[in-house]
Amino acid sequence: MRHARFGRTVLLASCLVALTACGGGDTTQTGDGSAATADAAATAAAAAAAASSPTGSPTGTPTGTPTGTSSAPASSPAPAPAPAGSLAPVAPKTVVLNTSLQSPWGMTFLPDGRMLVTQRGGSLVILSADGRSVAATVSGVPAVSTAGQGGLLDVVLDPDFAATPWVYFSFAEPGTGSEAGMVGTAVGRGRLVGTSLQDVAVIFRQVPKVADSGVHFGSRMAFRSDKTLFVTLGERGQGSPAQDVATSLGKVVRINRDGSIPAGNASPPGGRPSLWSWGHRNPQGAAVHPETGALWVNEHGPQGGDELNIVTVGGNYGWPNVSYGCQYGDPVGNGCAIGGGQHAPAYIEPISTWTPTSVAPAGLIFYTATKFPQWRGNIFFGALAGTALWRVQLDTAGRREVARERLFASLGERIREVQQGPDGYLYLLTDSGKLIQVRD
Ligand SMILES: [Ca+2]
Repeated sequence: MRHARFGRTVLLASCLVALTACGGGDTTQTGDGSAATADAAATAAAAAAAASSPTGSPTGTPTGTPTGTSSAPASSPAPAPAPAGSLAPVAPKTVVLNTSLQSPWGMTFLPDGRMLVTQRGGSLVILSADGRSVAATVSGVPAVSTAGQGGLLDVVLDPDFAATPWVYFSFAEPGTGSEAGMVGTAVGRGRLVGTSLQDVAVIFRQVPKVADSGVHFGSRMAFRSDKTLFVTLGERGQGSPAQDVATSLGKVVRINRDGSIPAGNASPPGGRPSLWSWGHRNPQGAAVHPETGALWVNEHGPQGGDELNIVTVGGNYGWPNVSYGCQYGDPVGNGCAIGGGQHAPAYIEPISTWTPTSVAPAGLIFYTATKFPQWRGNIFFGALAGTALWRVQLDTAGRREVARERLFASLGERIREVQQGPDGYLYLLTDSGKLIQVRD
């Protein structure tokens, strides 16, 4: 999937941003987060406890401590000097390919170059390879709850899609029976045959489903090199259950493609066997680093405190006990950081934070193509409230932030998803219904 190698990255000093105010966190979002219910296959296979952690692990120190003194990206103070290089600056252009989408949320490319796009209202569509038209609506998607930030959310292809054309989708699942009125994040899959999903089954359900909350579904998916699937799960606005390993609220889970539980998960005492990590708030971006194999996740803070994390097995990321952000209603600034802000040693420090103003991160990829050589190995993610595309340059070990750049703010778009196309360009989805190509 995203395993192409990349070389040394170069960032010109001019790329460092003087950021202007980015808006207010996830409070204005129309489409994130969700609830929880049954951990479908979780009871089977009480997974072995062997901790097969990814190669990357947090160093325990964020790249910077938020200062709260300005709206600049204060959490990356004094970035390490950019490596010297002679590559020309990147001068990307944006081309709007499509304006007809309805709250698009997730996207992936089919082997023939067409795009599968989820729309939050519950439809999965296939776009033509040029992105300019909706070629078909895929049948077979189960009913979704569209309350609040819920709906049909992320979509990824099976690592062996050419042989076994499974499509995996995450969604806000409405409860039935004793769970009527409740909603939880779930993952389903179906084989894509023509324009229909066949043999559709729900392979994972968050536990428990939650009533009266339309927020914090999490719900991004990323395949690991061993073909197990990571799924990020928000805490559904419930707070403390993010620390309760008996639930899958505020967690990252790792499952097999059929929903069974692989060996190597965290297996905390009394915990759910699907758990990989916990203490998350609303993780809305996830990608596996193409060289280190580590899982990287971004998540929404409350007022400030958005995080970029390397997520290791058994890791506790602190929510709701600590955050570099503040409780809603508190004056913004260092003084109100939840739990004092600092995570270590009790919890894992984020690699990077966004303070004092949340940008509301959405989607996450590592750029591995050659169209923009200066961007190879960089992280890209969208911002909702922060209406931009963020680029984060890592050190040569792929472990720490050395610089960040806010791109395309002039578009004024809430960017929900970013993917790298087979042509090496970036493709963005916006809440306003646009597909945008980033090209040279
Ligand atoms: Ca945290």
